[in-house]
Amino acid sequence: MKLVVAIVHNEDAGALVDALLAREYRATRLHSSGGFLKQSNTTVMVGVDDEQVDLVLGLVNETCHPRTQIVNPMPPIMEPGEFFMPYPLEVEVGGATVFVLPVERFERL
Ligand code: 2BA
Repeated sequence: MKLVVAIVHNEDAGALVDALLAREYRATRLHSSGGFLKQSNTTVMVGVDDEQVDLVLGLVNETCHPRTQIVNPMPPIMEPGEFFMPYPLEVEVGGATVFVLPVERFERL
């Protein structure tokens, strides 16, 4: 068994969970936020048999789309008389960041 952990954009999370549930996968949705952008995202956890992993990754791929987001860089520490012009940067986020972890034991008690 494997645990698929997918970090996805909030706007894609509903479609991903709906697609998983429609195929009778069980999923848990966690509110999370990215360390770099410090913006809210969603972590979806799905426990599946090994042979189902590629099907789940296919659903992630179908439902989660890359987006560009604008980041305003932090100004550096300035010496007197120095000048910093903040240029917003474009960063591509997702479709999804996915980890597939081995599950030692799974119980529903
Ligand atoms: P964030 O950490 O907010 O990162 C958002 C996007 O910013 C990243 O998109 C990437 O394009 C860029 N980025 C992140 N760290 C960077 C850095 N040090 N320098 C330059 N650009 C950087 P994604 O790679 O698609 O990641 C989307 C979200 O997935 C991340 O949000 C984070 O929540 C999670 N994530 C990505 N890689 C991870 C990892 N290795 N471990 C744990 N979580 C991860």
